Amino acid sequence: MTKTALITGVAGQDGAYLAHLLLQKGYKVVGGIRRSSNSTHGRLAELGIERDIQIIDFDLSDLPNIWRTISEVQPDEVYNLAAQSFVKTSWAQPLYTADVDAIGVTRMLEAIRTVNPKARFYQASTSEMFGLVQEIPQREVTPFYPRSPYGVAKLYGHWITVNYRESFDMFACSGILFNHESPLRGLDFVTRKISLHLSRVKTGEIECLELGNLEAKRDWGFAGDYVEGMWMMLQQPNPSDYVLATGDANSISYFVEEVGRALDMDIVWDGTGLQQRGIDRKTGKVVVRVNEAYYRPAEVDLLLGDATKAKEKLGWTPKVKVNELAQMMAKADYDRVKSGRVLF
Ligand code: NAP
Ligand code: F7E
Repeated sequence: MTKTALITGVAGQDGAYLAHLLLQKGYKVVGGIRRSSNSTHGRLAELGIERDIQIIDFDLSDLPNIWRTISEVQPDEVYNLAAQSFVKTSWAQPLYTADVDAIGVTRMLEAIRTVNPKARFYQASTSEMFGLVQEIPQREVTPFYPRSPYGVAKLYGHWITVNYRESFDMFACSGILFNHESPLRGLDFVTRKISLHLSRVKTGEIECLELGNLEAKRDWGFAGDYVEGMWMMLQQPNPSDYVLATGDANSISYFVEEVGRALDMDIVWDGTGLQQRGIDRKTGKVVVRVNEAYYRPAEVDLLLGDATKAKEKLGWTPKVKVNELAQMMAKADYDRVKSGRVLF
């Protein structure tokens, strides 16, 4: 029998890739999108699946809306991907971030528990919960120490998922996912900012890319690999929590160099801190500068995940390496910039 999946946040990066995967697997996919005055279907259109999924009005801050959705859709699987997902904005909007990323998860769980308790639930947890890391690499049992209102809110979402599983015997899983990127990544996030703006530098549209802390290190993977792990978690005989990560951490400056390489630039560095500059050795031009405006009140210096449990229990392995990811993103953005296509 055809399974029905509900994806909240389907217009986001992961939502689009997950919808694509589930359609390939023969699911009926219902996607929740919050209302906007602009078109929000760009990523779904990019993957050619805009017309293959049923779109519904959905907002994590609205309990009756969630309740009706669960009741009407009667999903077999629910993937809760919707969130205020940009860490820096969480300092500007801490209460909104808490309402959506923390309490919103309880709204989802309450609606499922009451209306459709057999539905399997996936919560989009995050490596940001490790924040000021207490162990290297980070595993499912590593103590948490979030460093932003986003990380704190997501930690609540994580524990309420565990709690509903233990309290009400629900099939609820929390995926602790490390950074995953793609050509569909939002423009605010550093990898996409780098691939888009270095492409613009390359075509002469702008002179320079401005970034914040170049020293932070992240464990970057490809979003297409990570949505497969989300699905695998909900196919197991028992619910559990899993880290998904590549096990390889690199600095922001490394990602700049790799994107530069893919665009036929040779970026080298001079200066330190706010004075640091990236220079394209091939042209002698300064193509990267540091701007304090992009620094954060509290930084997460290093994230490095250990996905052994996911490898052993789910058979999940990430396929795309960080340099391949940088190449993929650079190519996609360079082609978009050259052809003047709409960005999302
Ligand atoms: P994303 O591109 O920002 O997508 C999030 C989606 O949630 C967007 O479509 C957004 O709508 C929607 N949304 C925001 N507030 C909402 C609300 N109140 N009600 C309903 N929908 C709302 O993020 P992503 O990278 O795909 O990440 C998916 C999930 O995984 C998020 O929960 C994120 O926090 C988590 N996560 C991501 C990563 C990562 O590296 N990508 C790692 C760990 C965890 P708009 O399009 O209108 O903004
Ligand atoms: O920052 C540094 C910044 O915004 C990465 C979200 O998907 O992954 C993401 O959160 C690093 C930070 O991602 C700029 O200070 C330097 O150290 O790309 P980001 P994030 O904060 O790691 C986690 C796992 C999630 O769960 C989140 O939802 O890059 N950085 N210069 C910069 N970051 C940005 N955005 N812009 C800069 O100019």
